[in-house]
Amino acid sequence: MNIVLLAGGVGGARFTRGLLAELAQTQPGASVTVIVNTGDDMWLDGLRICPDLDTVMYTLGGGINEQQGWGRPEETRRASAEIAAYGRGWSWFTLGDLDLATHIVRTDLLRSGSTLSQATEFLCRRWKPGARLLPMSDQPVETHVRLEADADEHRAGELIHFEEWWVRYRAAVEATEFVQRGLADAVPAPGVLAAISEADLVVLPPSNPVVSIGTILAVPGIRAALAATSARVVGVSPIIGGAAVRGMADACLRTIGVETSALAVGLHYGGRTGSGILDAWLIDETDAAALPELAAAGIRSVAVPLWMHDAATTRALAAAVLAVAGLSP
Ligand code: GDP
Ligand code: FO1
Ligand code: CA
Repeated sequence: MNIVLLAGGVGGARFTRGLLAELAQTQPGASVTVIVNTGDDMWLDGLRICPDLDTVMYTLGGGINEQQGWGRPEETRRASAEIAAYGRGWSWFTLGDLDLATHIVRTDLLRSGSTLSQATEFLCRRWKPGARLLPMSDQPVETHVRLEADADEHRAGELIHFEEWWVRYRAAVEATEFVQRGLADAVPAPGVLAAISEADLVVLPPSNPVVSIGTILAVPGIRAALAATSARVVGVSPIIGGAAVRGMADACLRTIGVETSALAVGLHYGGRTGSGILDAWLIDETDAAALPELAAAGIRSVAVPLWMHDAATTRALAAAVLAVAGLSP
């Protein structure tokens, strides 16, 4: 059985970890491919930083700082402090000393002519994530954020990198639009479209629906591949009880005019019976009141516990996705 996930960072990675644990027990022959958002990627201190690829790789490979959801545990910031002493880099964006090795090796590979896919495959030889990691594209497609006009007299209306908006400003400055720089020249990375068309199941895990999943869906060809695949497409709401479980997805949803609710995000993705992409949508039990409206929109939905508190609850959520897809053993 072939399973494909479209993932951002912490939410997508943790869900995938639970899915791999469930499959190891119930369907050991299954293959898993994670198509990862590269919209957060950027050049910093001469290095190519790929936040979501690294969070997925570290999380599945056992090298993640669990509390942070990014970077390595037991980190130090000696090199980062030295860069700051030169007045270079982003003082508010820490490249830990251990994490730097990943950025240095990836940049070395890219400068030697590797594609991002090849560099990712190389790094995964060390981390052995137990799934195939594919960047959504080998061409850069960076998410930039338009700050609203009266956000801050120095930056009114400016377009800044997503990571500056997210980390420096904690998404607290109103954003009027997201711009994906490079999208026109981007194509899905090798293997991405084939993985979707050959899948038995495509999962939209509880990742940020705008800047993680939405970014992947915008890569030319990916949304069409989802519409065409014979796979079941099952999504999991990252919104519970009208709030993001973690992070600022509400700010992202506000920018694109979508209400922060499991119902609104489900309708935003849309049902495949219409012009959307979902066959089924998992929402939390606290949001069960939305089930009739989702059904009316042609989206088969179930209300199950959606909190990934620990390995057991995460695995149970993954099992619920497999059950909804009709792929339980
Ligand atoms: P990022 O790139 O690091 O922001 O990670 P993702 O985009 O993959 O996931 C972020 C989203 O995961 C946030 O919008 C959270 O609401 C969601 N999330 C985090 N933990 C949980 C959880 O336990 N359950 C659910 N349903 N969503 C979660
Ligand atoms: N997030 C922070 O809030 N503060 C940081 O200093 C920071 C550094 C960082 C370095 C490498 C990396 O791969 C991720 C890092 N992140 C940091 C997390 C990053 O903002 C998130 O992983 C996502 O890009 C947000 O969706
Ligand atoms: Ca991210």
